[in-house]
Amino acid sequence: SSKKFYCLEMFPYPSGKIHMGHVRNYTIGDVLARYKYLNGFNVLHPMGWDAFGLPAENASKLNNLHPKEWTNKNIKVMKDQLKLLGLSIDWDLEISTCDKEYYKHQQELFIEFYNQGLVSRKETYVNWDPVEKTVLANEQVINGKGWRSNAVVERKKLSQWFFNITKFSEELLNDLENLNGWPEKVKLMQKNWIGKSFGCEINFKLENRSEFINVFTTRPDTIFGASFLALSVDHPLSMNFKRQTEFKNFKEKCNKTGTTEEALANAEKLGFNTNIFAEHPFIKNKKIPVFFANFVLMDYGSGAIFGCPAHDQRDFDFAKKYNLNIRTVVRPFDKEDNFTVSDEAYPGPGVLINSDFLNGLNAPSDSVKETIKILEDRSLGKKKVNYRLKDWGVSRQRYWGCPIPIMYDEKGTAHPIPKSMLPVKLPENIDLKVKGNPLDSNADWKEISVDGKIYKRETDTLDTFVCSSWYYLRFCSPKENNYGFRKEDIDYWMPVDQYIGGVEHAILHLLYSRFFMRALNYQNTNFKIKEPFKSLFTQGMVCHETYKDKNNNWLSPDEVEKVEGKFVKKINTNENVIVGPSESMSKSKKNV
Ligand code: ANZ
Repeated sequence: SSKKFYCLEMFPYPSGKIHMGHVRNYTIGDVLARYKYLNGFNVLHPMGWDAFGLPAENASKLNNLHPKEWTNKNIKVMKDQLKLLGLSIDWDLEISTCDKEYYKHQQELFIEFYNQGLVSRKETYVNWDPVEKTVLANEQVINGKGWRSNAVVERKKLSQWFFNITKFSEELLNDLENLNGWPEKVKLMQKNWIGKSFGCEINFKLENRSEFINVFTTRPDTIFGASFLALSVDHPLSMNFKRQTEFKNFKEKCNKTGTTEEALANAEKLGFNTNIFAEHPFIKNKKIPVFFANFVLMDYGSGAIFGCPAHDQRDFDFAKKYNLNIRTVVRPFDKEDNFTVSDEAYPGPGVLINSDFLNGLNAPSDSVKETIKILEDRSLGKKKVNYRLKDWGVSRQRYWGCPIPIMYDEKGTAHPIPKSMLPVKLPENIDLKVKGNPLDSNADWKEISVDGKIYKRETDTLDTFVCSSWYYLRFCSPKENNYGFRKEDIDYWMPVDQYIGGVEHAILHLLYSRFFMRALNYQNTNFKIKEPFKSLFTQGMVCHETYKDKNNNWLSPDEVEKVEGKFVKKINTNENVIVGPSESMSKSKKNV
């Protein structure tokens, strides 16, 4: 039929049993699929399993069951449950991402992206758990400590694989406009995540030195309030200090703060005075001290800022701590020209003061544009757009994931594994008890011989978000052997007409999927899809009261009993239970 309808619900992670969130999600899809079917549409309504991931590894350690067995056991239980629900799912299309018939094609795609320059290897900071000897995701760092070990998490530099998603920042942002079937709030969240900001770069000349410091700012109009420059500890200028013990200690101290923007924003402001001065671009003979500071990120803008304490709270805190000048350059509309900032920064709008030829301009609406124009005219800076979006780090130091199809020669140079040797299969025989990545300790598996030459395999596996970034294509041709999908099939079925799932995936999963389509589309005129999901519906969360015992352990609803409708006791005991708020159902909180 030419009337087609592709109805897709986010596939589940096989964690054990179906929960009410799944039931809600899949019921909505079921109703819609049936409705379209009865209206004469050719309906695609598949289901599968997002089957790789850390919980399988953790559960295996506890139960002495191989992750594969644990996963397959759960899949069987959950599939039976879904069948009992009588959902109109075409089980002939079932896929599982931990199946080599699936991840083989994912490895092919990785190599394709690699060959097109869409994959790169970069050194970045990660959250490092020194006890578990593993990298933690931001969500796994709780109050600066590892969720499992409770050890203080450190910043550590590691070489990791990245998908160059920032290559498409502008497209990913602009094309949101065409997604008429998406909730506004999801589009807004994506927009904020991509985080386009308009501003400019300013070059500060260093006193008695040949170097310039290039800063990125969205508020060049506050330049007359500049009282210091702050650089990331990884800024190139730090090379001049790398042998100084004091600087080394400072850097180490900075590395004790996590890597999230939030962690950096809340951490105590730390500075290292370089005793170098910069010249103010407009104020003759004004010397601006240059610091290294822990709140400046190397991977945003140029890794350097000018601090304007009067109008930025972080800069204000820093200036107070290090006794730096605070010069007010914006007054609120309802204040006089002698307004001065005292207890906290004033980041709001107003009129420029104490700013020489900029005085009287409306800030920031007119003043930013005007200042950029002047800076450009005098070759002191230039207009610049920045994105908050970062490249997608896909390396995970874990066993239960899709192996990255890369090998290294004796010089350490990376090469893609030849296509004829795919899939790179996960070894079944593995010791999960070792600290760190089990694949890394598996000497037999690590070594590979290609054309008589010995290479070492990459032991990182792919972030499981990679598996879910293209599974909707696989559903169109789930049995195809030669490639991840057949062109005729996706040309017919794609895009997904209605996608249904939880709003918790509003950013990453949906953005990564949108990236994948652009990556496949890149340098390939044959691949015509850009947006994977025509319409999106984010169902609400299913919630339930939460319970804890006196030792702060979560209790499930079947472990508590109501006595006379009020006092909640632990079942068969006299122990009181602490009743918490109703929260979205989650296995970790046991409120399922
Ligand atoms: C001077 C200034 C004065 C700033 C003022 C703000 C207020 P967005 O892009 O919206 O996040 N910044 C730039 N690079 C940074 C980095 N690598 N790490 C930490 N902070 C950085 O805002 C950009 C602003 O964030 C820039 O504008 C800069 O501080 C800071 F009253 O420059 B501003």
